[in-house]
Amino acid sequence: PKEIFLKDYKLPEYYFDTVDLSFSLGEEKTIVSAKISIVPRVDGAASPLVLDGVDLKLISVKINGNELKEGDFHLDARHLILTSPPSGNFILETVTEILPQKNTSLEGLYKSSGNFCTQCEAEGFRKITFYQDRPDIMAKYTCRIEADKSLYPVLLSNGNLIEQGDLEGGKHFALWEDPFKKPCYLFALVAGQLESRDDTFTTCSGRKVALRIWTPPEDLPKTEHAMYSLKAAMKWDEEVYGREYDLDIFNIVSVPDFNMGAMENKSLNIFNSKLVLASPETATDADYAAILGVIGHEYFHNWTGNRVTCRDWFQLSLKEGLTVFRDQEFSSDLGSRTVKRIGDVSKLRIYQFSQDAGPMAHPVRPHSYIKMDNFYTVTVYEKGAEVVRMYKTLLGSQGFRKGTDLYFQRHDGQAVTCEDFFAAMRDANDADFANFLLWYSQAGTPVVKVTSSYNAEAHTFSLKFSQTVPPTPGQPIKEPMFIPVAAGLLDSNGKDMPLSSIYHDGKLESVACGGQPVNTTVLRVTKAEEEFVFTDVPEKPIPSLLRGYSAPIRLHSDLTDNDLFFLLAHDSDEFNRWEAGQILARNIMLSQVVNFQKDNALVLDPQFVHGIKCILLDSSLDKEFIAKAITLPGEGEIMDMMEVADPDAVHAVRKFIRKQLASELKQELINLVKENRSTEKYVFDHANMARRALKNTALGYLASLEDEEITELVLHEYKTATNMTDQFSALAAIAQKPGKARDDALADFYNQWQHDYLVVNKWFALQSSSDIPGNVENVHKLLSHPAFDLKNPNKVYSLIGGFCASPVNFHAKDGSGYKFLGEIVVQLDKLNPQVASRMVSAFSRWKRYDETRQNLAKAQLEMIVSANGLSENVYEIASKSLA
Ligand code: B3K
Ligand code: ZN
Repeated sequence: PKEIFLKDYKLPEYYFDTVDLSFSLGEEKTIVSAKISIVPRVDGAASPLVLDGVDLKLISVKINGNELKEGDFHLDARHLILTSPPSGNFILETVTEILPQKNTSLEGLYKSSGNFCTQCEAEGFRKITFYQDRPDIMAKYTCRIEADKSLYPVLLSNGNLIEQGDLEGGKHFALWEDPFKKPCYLFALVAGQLESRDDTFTTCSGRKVALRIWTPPEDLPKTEHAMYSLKAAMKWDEEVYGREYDLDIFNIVSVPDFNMGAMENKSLNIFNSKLVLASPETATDADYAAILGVIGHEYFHNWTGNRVTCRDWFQLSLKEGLTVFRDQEFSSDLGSRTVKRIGDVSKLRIYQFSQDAGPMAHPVRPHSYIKMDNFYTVTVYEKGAEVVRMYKTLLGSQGFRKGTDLYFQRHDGQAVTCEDFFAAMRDANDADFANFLLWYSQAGTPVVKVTSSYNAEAHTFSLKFSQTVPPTPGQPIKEPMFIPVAAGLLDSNGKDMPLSSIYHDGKLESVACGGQPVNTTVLRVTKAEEEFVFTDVPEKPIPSLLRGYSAPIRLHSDLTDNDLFFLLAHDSDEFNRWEAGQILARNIMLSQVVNFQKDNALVLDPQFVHGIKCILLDSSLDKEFIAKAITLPGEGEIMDMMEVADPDAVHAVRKFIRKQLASELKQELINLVKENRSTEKYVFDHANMARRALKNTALGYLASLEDEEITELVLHEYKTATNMTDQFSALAAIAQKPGKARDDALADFYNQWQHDYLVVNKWFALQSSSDIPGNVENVHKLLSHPAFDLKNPNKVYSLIGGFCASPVNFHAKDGSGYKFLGEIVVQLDKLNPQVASRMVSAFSRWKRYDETRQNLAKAQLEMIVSANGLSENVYEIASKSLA
């Protein structure tokens, strides 16, 4: 397999101006005709034109109307090369045959539940027709679709519908025209039996936009929330970024077979059905929130991604980091900012930090790839979003907005790079960003240590920072990064001290804002070692550092447990209250892991129980914040902090602490369950979601107890639930322990919901991710359950992905979990390399475990790498993991 490097980027030799596509969709084969008007980049230079094409059968090729003969072009398994095209502009016409019905990779044109649909990002367009499949080729498209009218009554593509009509033989056609230039990865086509929920949105300039959400007829009632989310997103982008929608129609199509969440094709977004369809009975609060976020995300791409796109795939974070940041802020504005931030930071820490510390670590802008699809990662997306967030932290809301305005003004209609975004931020604000660009090129999570000291005579308080960035593959030595640390100081009453000036770099700097002291200031840490001294500090403060998680780093401070308990109780920065509790919990868990490994009895610090109790009973707090604050850090997070990860010890300790908390706070938890039951009909708003979150978190704790009364309570909650959030939480609570109650409840749930594949997927995931001993057997059995299908990505993510998410069973010391995954990956790779490659990633951190586990996991990776006909996708992940 060939590795592609950022440093090798070259401008294309030819640009494409207009592209007219014509599809004749058939039951056996589909014929694609493409007419492209081509302009050489340098006039008169007739270098070869290299077109990408994979799994295509070339029927004919013409230049300026003349059919080319063999010898005029060269065809190999991945390209069509026109050896000597005319100098000057010319028209290329190709006719190609493809087999969408046989396409199980779900990339290019394929069928999902009887309907045709496409997925072109990153490099799927080359499976549709011969093309320069790269994002810096931006052209205007028309698309004519012809198909059987009864089988495919709905025919959709990008842009506006300009003509449609009936044809002979029961066929019909539609002609679509997209007035905006776009890269081919944003091309889309859908044909099938679909119905739409219709609505309209009037833009800020008064244009009326038709909104349509398309699904198979039976799913239509479940699109109300998606439509609400779309309209909210359109409005938010106008208000917050001044971005108006640019066409008169916006379509969303829901399909059940989709590799990822969704795709932002110009004016024709295609969604995995799990991120569109929701009803109170079948979707949880988490599903509702995910739909809001992803509908927003794909819509926001219209400006950040589509109008301004990426020059090459290395720049992916230019659109994804920025758009994730935008969707995070959108969800914050519509819900609770702190709770949203906690969720996003947790995700970053659990998945991205782990990637950054393993064999697949790569910068936000990778330097190389074998298969681009492997780089749609938490680093490019989530760490990329943190990088964008840092601009905003440094510039403030208004400065950031000036930056995005300039970015759109400069680059509308262009394919650009991360430096262009950086330059717009800098130039719009005349800002000094020091070495900020290192965030794009250096991989690894910076580790920052901070020590503090108070000088009672001088009334000064000093913070000394030191930073290192750990080595990552291909980057042994790192430079210090530019880290914005938002900081405040708490007085002995827990109130913020007013901050007005700081000694830094031998100078006294004012941190006041408009002459007024501030509660939080952003320290710009740029060196390996650096000191900041706050002046006029009347008493010894407790520092609150990295407020709102102002940089994606690991921070080690010299705060004592008492300081942390104080911050947990008082910090005005709610994120840091949660953070203080998490640091305490991590310390406790790590110390108990040592006890477990030494066969000592496990104990739980009463002060911690007390701290949790105070949070539980604090009625001034947001209920979802309470739910988050009483949730212990995940097992992965704790394993990440160990020299040698020990899944059994971490699992046992986490279970012990949960049970201990449940038993000591039993009455309080029971009260919370009873006080927060759902009495009215389901409403998706923050207050109601928060109430359900608290109730269900409490229920989960209680269910860890061996207690008749509690078993009754949990069953009662299951039976009386009126929405999926409550029903599924109760089911999960019951399913914590093996036995008849569990078996009965799981069977009952399946009986009730077997007609709804999205709910059945939850049922798969709940069982596969279970920590009950020897679960690999059950998962094996579920593979042959009639509702399971290896060809459907959602089912694979639920059953196989779910299993890998359970550390005790996946990392079972007898190697049964590894063997299970190894076999599946090889099988899956033949059907769908992208999904197989996601699954194989579960092995990538095998070196973190003990020798026995290492050998077992390594053996599976070696088996995979040597499998016949392995895809580049899986090869890249597996071989890099072994390296
Ligand atoms: N841009 C798509 C992801 C495409 C993944 C290709 N393997 C969805 C998104 O991030 O909005
Ligand atoms: Zn995206």
